[in-house]
Amino acid sequence: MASRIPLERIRNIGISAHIDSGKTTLTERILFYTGRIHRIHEVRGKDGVGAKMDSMELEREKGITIQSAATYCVWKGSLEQFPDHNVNIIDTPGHVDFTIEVERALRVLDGAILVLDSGKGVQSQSITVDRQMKRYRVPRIAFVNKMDNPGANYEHVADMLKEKLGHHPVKLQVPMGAEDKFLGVIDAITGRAYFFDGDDGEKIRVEDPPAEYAAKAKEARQEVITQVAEVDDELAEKYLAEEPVSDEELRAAIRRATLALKMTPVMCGSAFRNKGVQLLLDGVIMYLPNPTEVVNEGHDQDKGEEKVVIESDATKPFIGLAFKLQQDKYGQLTYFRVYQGSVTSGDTIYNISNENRKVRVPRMFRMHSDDREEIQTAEAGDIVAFYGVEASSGETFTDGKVNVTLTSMHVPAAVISLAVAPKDRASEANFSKALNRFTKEDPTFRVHQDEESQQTIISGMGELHLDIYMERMRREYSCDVVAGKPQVAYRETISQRAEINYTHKKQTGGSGQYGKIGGYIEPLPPDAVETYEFVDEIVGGVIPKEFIPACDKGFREAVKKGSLIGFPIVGVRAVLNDGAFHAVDSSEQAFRTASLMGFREAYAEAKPTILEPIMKVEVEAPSEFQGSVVGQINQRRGVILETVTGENVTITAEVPLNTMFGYSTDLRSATQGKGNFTMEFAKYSTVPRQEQEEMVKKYREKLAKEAAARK
Ligand SMILES: Nc1nc2c(ncn2[C@@H]2O[C@H](COP(=O)(O)OP(=O)(O)OP(=O)(O)O)[C@@H](O)[C@H]2O)c(=O)[nH]1
Ligand SMILES: [Mg+2]
Repeated sequence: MASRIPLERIRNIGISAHIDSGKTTLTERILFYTGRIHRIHEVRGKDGVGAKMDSMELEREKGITIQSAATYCVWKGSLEQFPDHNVNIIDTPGHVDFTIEVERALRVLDGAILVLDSGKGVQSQSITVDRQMKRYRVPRIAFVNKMDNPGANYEHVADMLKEKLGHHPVKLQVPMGAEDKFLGVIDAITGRAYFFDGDDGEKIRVEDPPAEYAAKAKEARQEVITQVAEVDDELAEKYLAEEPVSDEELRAAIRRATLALKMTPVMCGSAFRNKGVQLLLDGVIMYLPNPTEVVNEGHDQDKGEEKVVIESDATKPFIGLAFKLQQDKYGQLTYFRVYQGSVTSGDTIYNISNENRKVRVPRMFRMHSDDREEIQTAEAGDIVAFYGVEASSGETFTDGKVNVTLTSMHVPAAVISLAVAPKDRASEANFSKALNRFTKEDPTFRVHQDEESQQTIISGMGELHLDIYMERMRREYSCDVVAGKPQVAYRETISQRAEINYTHKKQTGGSGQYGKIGGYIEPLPPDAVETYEFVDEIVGGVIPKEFIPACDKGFREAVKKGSLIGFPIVGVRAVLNDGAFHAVDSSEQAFRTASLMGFREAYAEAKPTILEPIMKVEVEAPSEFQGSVVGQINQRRGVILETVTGENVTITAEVPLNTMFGYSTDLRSATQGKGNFTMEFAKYSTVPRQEQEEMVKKYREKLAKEAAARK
């Protein structure tokens, strides 16, 4: 493409934060100031239109973002001080049930804006998204939003970035006023004051700071220099030599330190009141990386997964990651981040993650929320959507010249499940079609068939997550479902080592079955990443090499379902160190069965226990209700971690998920509707002994009933 903007002038950024902090409102302003949209519409707006990025009907009804949405715009600086820059943006949901949307966005983006509520600062999901940003080493700018709200406190939020997230926050702006007297911001670097006039804050007025802020503005610049010098050697030298620092030098140092993840620039404004957004965009251009400034690694499949550096170079072979799937009215859209090379419609590409399956790229688009613009070619650094390319989230495609895969995104475990069935004949037709679709789109949404009960079980990140999918089945697939009671995703594990010694022997007519195995199972260390490990310590061929994988398979089958309550077994290492075979009667099948049965025997001896998901719950309510909130948490076997009191009380606690059903109703009635809470998975821990016994008993009864029904 002739008019293509050089890579140095591309920014791929994500907007992530705690729920309701104003991400979508902010994105709407960005689209407006960059001329992508011509009128601002509010989230939950009275005009009935709704924000551009919340395009799904359900999002507009609920006033929350459910799916991330991509868009792009062109920015030339608040005062046209830059040449055109292309900014690709992904607005992500804040609700933790949709955390995979944040995960995959941060996986493919080069930089991010961490939005914080000026009155609440670092909240529970701010911590979660920050952890996700750290996982993918994404440099970020913190934007303190809602400066117009009561209780706005810019300084305090910046301090929280340090205390709660361990950042090195550097305040690049001084707000002029706060709450209903929030007038605008002073740029600490230039010392100039910015006001945002016009109906939508589109007219920027730059002046010398009002007299009462003059001294503060000067101080702020010095503070920026001191703090950046702490993390940037080049600036430190100047600073120590007491040489003057130019604005350009200071900005360059901020950029270096931000890209190196050594500092977080802090800016502020009010998206809703249209203040400060243009300067934030300037910050994105000045301080966040372009695609060439981020190191991306892949794994060479021809060289035993050896690490290779992927270069943002359009002339090299094509490598892209499918990070998101979406069905729209025209068909299947697969979102790609192009990491290397280029791809043109009509090209054939190969799915390296799935047996090198060959696909043609019929058409490609640049997405603007639910609108799209057809393009012919995409190059390294681009985020585009292909039409008609089947894939699962996280798969790598290349042009076939290289056999490289990219690291997929981290997929958190499901914590909750539900039995579902189509309500009537009419709904049956689309039932599995819808489920298939959703599992492909969303790796945190899982479906399986329970062997004993024959029920279809869906599992996911929380009640809201599963509710949304059931609602989508209704709306998008005309499939009404009946659902059982939500179930907690329990796990089973072992507490001690137990020996395996099992012989599987069967003689039926012709050739028999024979496999003997020996070894042991033992608990994995608590910090182990994998939930199951297989160790082959067979020497002298007592079990022939070709049968070893079958033993691993047998163990894997065994860990799928524990004998206590039928939930997956985690945290176990299976070691194989002995065995015997028979020249004629041994087979893969025989060793697989021996391993499955041997594991089950040993499991009973390994002191198995039940684990339950513990959630981190953050409750906020007017302080007068502190007593009742605490009482409710105690009743639910919760442990209080932190209580912060002010006008409102914020209580952080760890509570078993199993006791959290119905909590929102209870909290509402205990706080006259004024309390709210968020919750996310924290860890698994052992279920109290007595409860375990009851659970095991119930499970046995259920099995007996099902067995009786089958007879
Ligand atoms: N007073 C004030 N309200 C704001 C500001 N920004 C956003 N809001 C309001 O906060 C609410 C939530 O805004 P959204 O933009 O939907 O927040 P979000 O972060 O996208 O929310 P999720 O995507 O659901 O996590 C809406 O009612 C907005 O109007 C602001 O700067 N000041
Ligand atoms: Mg939103």
